[in-house]
Amino acid sequence: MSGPTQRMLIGDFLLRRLEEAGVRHLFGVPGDYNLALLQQLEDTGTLKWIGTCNELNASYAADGYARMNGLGALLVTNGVGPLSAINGVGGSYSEHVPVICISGSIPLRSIDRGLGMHHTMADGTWDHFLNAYAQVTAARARLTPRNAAGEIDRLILTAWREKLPVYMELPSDITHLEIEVPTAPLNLAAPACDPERLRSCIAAIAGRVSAARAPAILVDADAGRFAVASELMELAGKVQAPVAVINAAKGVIDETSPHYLGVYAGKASAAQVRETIESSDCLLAIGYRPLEVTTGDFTASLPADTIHARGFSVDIGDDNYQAVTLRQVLRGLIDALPRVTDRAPRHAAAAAAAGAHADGSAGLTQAAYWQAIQGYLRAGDVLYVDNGTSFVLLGLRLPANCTFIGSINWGSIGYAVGALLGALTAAPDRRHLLFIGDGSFQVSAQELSTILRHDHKPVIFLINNGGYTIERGYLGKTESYNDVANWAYADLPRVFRRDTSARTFVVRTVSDLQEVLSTPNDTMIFVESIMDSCDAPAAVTMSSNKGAELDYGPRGPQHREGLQLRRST
Ligand SMILES: Cc1ncc(C[n+]2csc(CCOP(=O)(O)OP(=O)(O)O)c2C)c(N)n1
Ligand SMILES: [Mg+2]
Repeated sequence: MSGPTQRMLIGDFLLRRLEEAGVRHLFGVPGDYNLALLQQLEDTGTLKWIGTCNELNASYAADGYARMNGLGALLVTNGVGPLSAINGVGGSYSEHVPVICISGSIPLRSIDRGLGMHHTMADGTWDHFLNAYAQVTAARARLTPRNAAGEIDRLILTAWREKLPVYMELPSDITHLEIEVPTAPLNLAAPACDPERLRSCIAAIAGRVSAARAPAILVDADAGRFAVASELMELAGKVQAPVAVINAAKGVIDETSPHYLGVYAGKASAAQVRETIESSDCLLAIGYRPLEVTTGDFTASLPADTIHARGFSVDIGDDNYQAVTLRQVLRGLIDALPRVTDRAPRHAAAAAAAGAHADGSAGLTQAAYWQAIQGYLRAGDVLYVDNGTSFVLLGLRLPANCTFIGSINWGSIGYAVGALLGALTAAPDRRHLLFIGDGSFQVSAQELSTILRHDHKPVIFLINNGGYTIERGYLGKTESYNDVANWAYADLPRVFRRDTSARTFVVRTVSDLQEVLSTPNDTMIFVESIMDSCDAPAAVTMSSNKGAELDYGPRGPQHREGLQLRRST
């Protein structure tokens, strides 16, 4: 250990390092193996504990918190906790979100002496959960008094640098043991670039951009994770290049910017977006990770000579540049490239057609619903989308400075309720709007109680359409396996908090909805909108229908008469 050191309890040191890394809240569920650390959290007043109803929701909350805050953490108890949380942590891995999952684990004494303990497989081994987490984390460790000082720093730094989750087991009998630790605060420095590689990389990209007639930029989620949106817009402004995002990066680029082009998803994109991206003679793609759900079912077709920039590497033609960082590459490009003034300005493609004005007293339809929601959005909102017909939100035009949170690649239902708790905790003063279906909500609904407990004031837009409508477009248009129980959703705020001041509404018509949308945002607003189970937006149905072809193949049951919700029905 270089530099001055001091003696500190292991648990206190872990909490200190989390705080130094910018983590101010810890989500999770107590258990005997993590209570000693929780007591240290109380005693030191370092972080604030946000107890959740279960560990899956804690993992979703830590993910939402990390997206807003830069880093998030959860605390769970041996075995039962990590395995409940692993879906959410897997999501953080898939979506590139830096989350630190801490499991208060069985005491080292029991490992040393071979003592069987509860919350284990009772098979005399101790590594099951570490091994499970090897599949969903960038790094993991079981802390000991010998390795704790080094491993705590290694894991936190790995999460922060790689934008990926990490897992640590903190045996319950070492939290109050003293070790020697660095006195200096944790330094969240980005890794250094190799100067020659960085120079060559910038020169190679600048050469391509300067020679290009129609350069363009395509942005995936990593641009948000590595927080380079402002560099990208500066670059776009300097060389007059249009910027498109893919669905997973919705909201990363300010949609009111004159350089914003729209969402690119192959044939599912607006013609102008598609044409601009696919015919660019110098496309710079940031962290592009194509999936069927973000490429219009693989109809995306980037130019063969697309430059691919990632967090720590760049591909240009046959050349691969390592030991560079995305931010340094972009900063270098902004400095190296001359300002262009003579390229024709482009205008963003219009957002998804909103449809005709509906009769106010008519039953609420998806088309009328989203048209009203478009008008409700305002600058600075934080928007959450869960899986389902609420994906229409991806096609709406966002006002300036909005943040968009969704599990687009991983797609685990219920994510958005937990993420809402997390991001509300990180940024309580912004307006937060959750868009979710009844089926997704039923997975993680209990966490509404935590949101109410902490006096948050989000607006929750829940579509009650009797079940899994998006799935009906794959298979089972009217099959009961796509139905869910019909809860009295709008009663839940009062169930979850007896003295709640939440304003709750059940909306059945367009005029009902219009009235609700004028409610002031001074308390939680919960809007349950009743819609038909077979009312699905065309874009969602088409994508589900295509998904069924891919999933089940030509011999699949989706072709049987009436078994699939189709666009024309
Ligand atoms: C954890 C998990 N289980 C199952 C699924 C499959 N799935 C995807 S969307 C969906 C239904 C969503 O229904 P709802 O939230 O009611 O949205 P709707 O389409 O009805 O608006 C399901 C079950 C999933 N994505 N994640
Ligand atoms: Mg539904």
